[in-house]
Amino acid sequence: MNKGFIFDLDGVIVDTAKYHYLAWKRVANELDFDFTLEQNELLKGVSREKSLEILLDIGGMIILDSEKKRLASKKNDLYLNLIESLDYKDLLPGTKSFILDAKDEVIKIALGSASKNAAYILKKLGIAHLFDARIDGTMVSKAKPDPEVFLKGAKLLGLDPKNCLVFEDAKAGIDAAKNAGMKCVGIGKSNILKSADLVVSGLDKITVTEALSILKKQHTQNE
Ligand code: B16
Ligand code: MG
Repeated sequence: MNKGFIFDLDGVIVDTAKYHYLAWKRVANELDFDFTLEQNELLKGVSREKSLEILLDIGGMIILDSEKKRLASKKNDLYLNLIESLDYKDLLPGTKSFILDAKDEVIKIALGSASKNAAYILKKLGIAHLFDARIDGTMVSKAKPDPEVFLKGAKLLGLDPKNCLVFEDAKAGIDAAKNAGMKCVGIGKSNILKSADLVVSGLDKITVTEALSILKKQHTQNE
């Protein structure tokens, strides 16, 4: 079958957002301002560098580029410490069985994440071997909602973008999928992920057949 599923990492496969939050909060506190869980929503799906810009904006801080580098690296050290004990138990419900079911249908599997730590995290979760391709923050120059991450994913899978279905939890990620000409399943709340073709609360709430029907609908529309 000439079809592919491209999965975002944080918020779809594993909930690392809470660890990103704790690490950024420590950085904010070092700079003498607070950072709330609500404000953390702004950082979901956003690259490390852009996240720091948003954080500094929240704190009303203007700092030198060299200091930005130091803070981004400090945040990453804190984050890596927090995810040290991550393992297969941290996979979000339904993830592994959904991917295995898709592989049974000969659907190609890719990761499309903004994280530079994606390879390390997939390995810790014990599912790296299930992916035919991985595009992450070390391989893209333009952040979501730019379609680069998903277009590169389709290319690595050797598939036409219109035959790829993206699974995303962030609005910027859904916009990136749309900008790539791909259909998208939103993972989260439908009032936030309005532009997705279907929204479910997790991969345990959708079957591969249902996901494939979204791609089929597109083909019927194009005929
Ligand atoms: P890193 P995703 C994103 O992952 C996170 O949602 C976002 O909060 C984080 O800043 C970004 O990865 C970069 O992560 O610092 O590890 O490179 O949702 O695109 O899988
Ligand atoms: Mg995400």
